[in-house]
Amino acid sequence: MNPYTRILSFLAGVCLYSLPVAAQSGYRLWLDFKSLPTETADGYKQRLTALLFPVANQTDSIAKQELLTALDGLLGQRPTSVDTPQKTGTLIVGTPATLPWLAGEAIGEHLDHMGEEGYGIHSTTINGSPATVILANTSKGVLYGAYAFLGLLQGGEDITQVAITTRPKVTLRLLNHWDNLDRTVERGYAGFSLWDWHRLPGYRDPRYTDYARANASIGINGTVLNNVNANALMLTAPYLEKAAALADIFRPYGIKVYLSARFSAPIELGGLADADPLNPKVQQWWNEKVAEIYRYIPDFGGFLVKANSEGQPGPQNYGRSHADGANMLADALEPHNGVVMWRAFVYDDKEPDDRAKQAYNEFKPLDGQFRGNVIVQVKNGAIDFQPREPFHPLFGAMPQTPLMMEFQITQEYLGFATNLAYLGTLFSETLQADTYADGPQSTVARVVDGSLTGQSLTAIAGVANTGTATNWTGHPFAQANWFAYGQLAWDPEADAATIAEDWLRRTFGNDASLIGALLPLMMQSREAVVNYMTPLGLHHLMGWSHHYGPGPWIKDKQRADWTSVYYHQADKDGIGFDRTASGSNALGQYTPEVRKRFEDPQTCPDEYLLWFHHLPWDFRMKSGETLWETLCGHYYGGVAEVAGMQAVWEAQRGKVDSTVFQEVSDLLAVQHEEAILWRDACVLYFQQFSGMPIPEGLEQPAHPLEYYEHLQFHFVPGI
Ligand code: GCV
Repeated sequence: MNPYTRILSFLAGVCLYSLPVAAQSGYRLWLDFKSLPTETADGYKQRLTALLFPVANQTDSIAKQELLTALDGLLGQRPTSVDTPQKTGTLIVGTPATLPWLAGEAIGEHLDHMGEEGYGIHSTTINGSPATVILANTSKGVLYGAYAFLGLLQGGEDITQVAITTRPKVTLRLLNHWDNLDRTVERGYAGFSLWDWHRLPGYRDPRYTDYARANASIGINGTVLNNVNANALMLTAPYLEKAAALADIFRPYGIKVYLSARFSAPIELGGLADADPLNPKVQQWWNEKVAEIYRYIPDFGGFLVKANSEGQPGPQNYGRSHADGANMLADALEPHNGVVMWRAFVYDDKEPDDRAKQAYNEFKPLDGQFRGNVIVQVKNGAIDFQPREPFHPLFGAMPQTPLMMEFQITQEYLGFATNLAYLGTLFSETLQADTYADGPQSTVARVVDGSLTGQSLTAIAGVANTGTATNWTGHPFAQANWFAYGQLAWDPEADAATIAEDWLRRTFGNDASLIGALLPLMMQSREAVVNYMTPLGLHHLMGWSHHYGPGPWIKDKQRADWTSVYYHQADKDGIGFDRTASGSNALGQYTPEVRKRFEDPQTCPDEYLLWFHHLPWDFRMKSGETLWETLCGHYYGGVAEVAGMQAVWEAQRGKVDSTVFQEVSDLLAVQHEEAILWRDACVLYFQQFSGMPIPEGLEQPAHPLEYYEHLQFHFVPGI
C-alpha cells in the first residue's frame, strides 16, 4: 500500500457515521454512544480519567479512536492519553506486544484463555492505583474487547468489579449476503445492496467502514459478498478488484472477504467444455483462478457454494458427488489456507417423497469423504428457514465432517421488514436442541462449536438482513437480529433474553420501565408470528414465489414441493405431514431419543405436531380442545399478541427517539393488518376441510375465502 492509500484508508477507518445528522435515525445501530445519565456517567468518570493504549497498527488505532470518541459521548469526558498508569483511574488497553509488562501482572494469566480473538476486561489495581484493563493476545481481540467494554458502559454495568475473560466458541462467524451484482438483494427487504459495484473500486463509500465497524462490534469476522445463486462474473478481474477494495476496508476490522462461486464458471469464464470436478483441466482452471484471487485479496477466506440445488449447476451434472465437487475447490484453496463452505440445502428435481429428507439422504453417506478444509453448511431446519422447524437431522449425523449452521437473519418467512420478530429465540431454540448424537447434551450448539465431535474447523453463517436503508435493516427491531446473530455466533450457548436486553439497553438506554416492557415484547414476538402464520408445526404456507402473505391454497406448480398443499396436506380427514414410520419416515433420520420425543402425537410437543403428524380435525389435544379449536386459537391468539405489542409500544411514547417511535408504531399497525390477513385466509382455507365453525366469541373474517385467494401483490421486494 503506498503512503497516500494508507492515509486514505486510515481516514476511512476513523471516519465514523457518513450520514448527515438529520438522516441518522437508526443509522448508528447499537453504537450510538449518547450521553449517559449524569449519575451513571459520574460513577464511571473517576475510573476513566486516563487512557494508556499504545498503538501498533491500524486495528489498534481504530479501537483507540472508538474508545476516545465513545467515552466522550457517553461521559462527556475524553480521557487523557498517557504513557504510564496514573494515580487516578486509568483505562489500560493492549496486548503482550504493546504492553509487555501486562503479561507479568496477575491479570496476565488470563491471556492463556483468550486464544487469537478473545479478550479480557478486568478491574484491578496497578501500582496501587485503580485500573481497568482490556487485554488480548492480538489487536483484533483488543478491538472486540473495546466494543464489549463500551457495551458495559452503555448498559450501566458496575465497572469496579469486572472480571470477564472470553473467546469465541466458533472460529468463522460470517454473514452471507444474497446480493446480486445489479444491487438487488435476493430476499432482502432493507433496500438495495450495500455494495456499489459500479463505483467500486474507485469510490469507497464510507458506509463500508461503518458496516465493518458494526460487524466487528459483535464479533463477526467474515462476509460472503455475493448471492449463493452466483453470477460467474464475480470471479472476473474487474469484480475481484472491486472485492479487493472492500477487503482492504474490512481488514483492519478483522473481517475477511469470501465469495460465492458458480460451479460452472470454468465453462462460462474459462471456455472449457465442462465443469466436471474430475476433469484435470477443470481442476487446473480453479487452481489458477484461486491463485489470481489471492493476488487481489491475500487473506481471501474461501468459497461458499450452492450446487445442484434449485437449478444451480454442480458436480451431479457430471455424475459426481458433492464431495467430489467440494474437494476439487478445496484442493485449489488449500495452499492458500482457504476454506470451502459447501451448502447442504439441496433437493433434486424428481418428485421426492419428502423434501425434508433429501439433504440427509444426499450428505449422510458422504460423511468422512470431504477434505479437511471443507465445511458443510446446513440450514437450521430441513425445509427452509420457516418460522419454526425442528433442527436439521444432519446435525449430529455426520461426526466425521465439520458442519456449520446457516441461519437466516433476513425475514423471508417471518414478515419481511414490516413484522417485528426477534429471532434470538429462534436461533437459540435450534442451538439448544438436543440431537442425542452422543448421549444427552449433544446439542446442536455443540455440533456447531465442534466440541461434540472434536472438529477444529468451526463456522456459522447468517443470511444478512442489511441493505441501503438508512437504519440498515428496514425494521428498527431487525437490527436486534443482526446483533443477536453476532452474539450467538461468538457463544452459541448465550441466552436470547440476555442478548435482547443488552441490545435494548445499547439502543434505547437504561430506562427500567422501557426495558421491562420491551424485553417481554421481543421475547414473545417470534412466537406471535408463528401463531398467526404457521402454528402447531405447519410450514410453507406463504404466497407463491415472492413469499409474501398467506398462500395455503398454492398447488399445481411445476414441483409439488414448491406448493403449500404438499406440506399441510389438509383434507376432510385432517391436516399435517405424516413424517413418522407410517408416513415419509423423515423422523427415522433422527436418533432414537429424538424420534421418541416426536413420534407419538399424544406426547409430541404442540409446536411440532403437524410437522410430524397428519391428524383428524377432532383430534384431542393435551389441553382437551380439538385440534381445530386449538388451531383457531393460535391464529386468533397471534393477532391478539400483535395488538398487545402495539399497546406496549404505545406506552413507550416519549421514551424513545420520536422518528423511531413513529416508524415502529406504523410498522406494528401494518403487522397487525398482515396478521389478520394471515389469520383470516388460513382459518377460512382450512375450515373448508374441517367443516367446523370458528369457535364462538371469535370475530368472523371480513371476507369470503375467494377474496383472499385472489389478492395479488405486485413488485414485492426481495425477488
Ligand atoms: C438464495 C430459498 C429462498 C431462495 C434462496 C434459497 C437458498 O429457496 O427462497 O431465495 O436462494 O432458499 O437458500 O439457496
